[in-house]
Amino acid sequence: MRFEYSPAPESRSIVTLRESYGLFIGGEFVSGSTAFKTISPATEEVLAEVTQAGPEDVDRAVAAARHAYERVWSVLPGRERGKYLFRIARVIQERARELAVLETLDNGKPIRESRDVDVPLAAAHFFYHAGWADKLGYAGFGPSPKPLGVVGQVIPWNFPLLMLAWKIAPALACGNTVVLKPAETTPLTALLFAQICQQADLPPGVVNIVTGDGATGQALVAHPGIDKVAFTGSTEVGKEIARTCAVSGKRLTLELGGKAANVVFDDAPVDQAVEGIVNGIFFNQGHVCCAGSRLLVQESIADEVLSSLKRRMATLRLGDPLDKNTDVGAINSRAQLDKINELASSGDSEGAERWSAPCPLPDRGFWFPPTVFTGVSQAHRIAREEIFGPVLSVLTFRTPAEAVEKANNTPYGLSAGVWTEKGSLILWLASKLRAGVVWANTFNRFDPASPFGGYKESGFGREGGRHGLEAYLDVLGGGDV
Ligand code: TAP
Repeated sequence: MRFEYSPAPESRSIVTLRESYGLFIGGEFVSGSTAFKTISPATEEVLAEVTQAGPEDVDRAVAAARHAYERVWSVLPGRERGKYLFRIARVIQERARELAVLETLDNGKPIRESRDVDVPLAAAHFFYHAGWADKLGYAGFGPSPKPLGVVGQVIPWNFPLLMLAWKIAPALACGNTVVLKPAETTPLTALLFAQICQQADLPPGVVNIVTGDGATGQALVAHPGIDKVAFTGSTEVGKEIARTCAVSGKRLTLELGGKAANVVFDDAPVDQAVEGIVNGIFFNQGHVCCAGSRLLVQESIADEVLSSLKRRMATLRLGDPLDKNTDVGAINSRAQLDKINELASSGDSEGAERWSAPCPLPDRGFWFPPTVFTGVSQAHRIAREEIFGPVLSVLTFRTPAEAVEKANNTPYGLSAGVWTEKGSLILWLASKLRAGVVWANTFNRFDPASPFGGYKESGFGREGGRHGLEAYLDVLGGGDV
């Protein structure tokens, strides 16, 4: 049975957009010399003008962070720092609808996801780390671990507010101050977060937000006043940053790309696995570093799984991200859409078979239908390269050993999924897979208490949990260089 849905748009009136935004330095918004526009990827409407921070602005922000670090934040008792973090967490909750609508406008992700995933998890990260601020002496890093100093943080566009929370909450809890650069295409929730810092009376300079493009990120990570760099983004840029930070004495953590295997065995409950496959690759339009972008399905049930999957994909609703019925929103930018199209075309030309869900695409904005490729070999680009879009590559296997070999046959190692009813098989596979997180009979589960991070070209260092604190404390951590 097919249900018809009436439109259920979330009102955008809760968001007050300014015409232009300055940089957030030393607790206030300051102007810069040049600006760029941020648009809604669903409509291509210009949302606001945002300042492009140059090297002199980065310099000012680092100086403000240094001042706040030395005079205020590093000498404040942990229990006092914790109070600020609790306050920020509560303001995020109070302004949750505003943050969710703004995130959806600027990023293109469905409101259902920004409302139910991004914003609650961002608040949870602040609550969780607020709890740690006065207990760092019990975290297993010695009786009185010290902060590192000023942290430069660069984040991507796929989970703008959530990545900000992953970065800022542990840094502040451990006594560091930060200069953060959001992605060029999604700066607005970081700028609203700056207003939240003001509302929470956070001492000036503890959090500084510099907007801009890759050049701003480059200036930030290369700045000599930075003690630690935390980067989330592509492996390509991560490698460049690693080179910049080498022999500088800066500590570094990198959260990079992925090409996760979602492995389905023949005893898995097919309907449940299909939900997990859909969630694994179509959540957030597949703009997810840990997306289950390679489906490895046991040969004996491949036909059954694929026909169920296509049936389910045909029910996905693509369109207005502000509509509460929407499952698949807009691709974040024209550049990302071009990249997805290019990689999908390589799938066609290398001989894989493309099937896309039969959903109409809106006339304006950037869109790509949920798509699955079958007949994929391990040599195909769509099996090796991160597409970062709603495109699933399907491979088959016969034995558990073959599944492990294929799953690990990637330069990445961020995440994996396993679907089977045998607990022993789950544990065996989890011990063999070179992936930072392995989900069993579920996918894309996140919790601030659970460390997240990669192996190999997916980066090093962990975010979240007790392990994540290590990256922001002056202790010799496994992940830092
Ligand atoms: P990138 O192009 O690497 O950009 C990430 C951030 O770095 C952006 O703020 C970007 O600025 C900035 N940047 C670009 N060039 C830089 C440079 N030379 N020096 C310093 N900063 C620079 O990645 P993206 O396309 O935004 O994000 C997608 C990638 O992030 C995917 O590969 C995905 O897997 C990865 N990702 C990983 C994780 C984890 S936890 N492992 C989580 C989310 C995303 P502009 O925006 O202005 O270019």
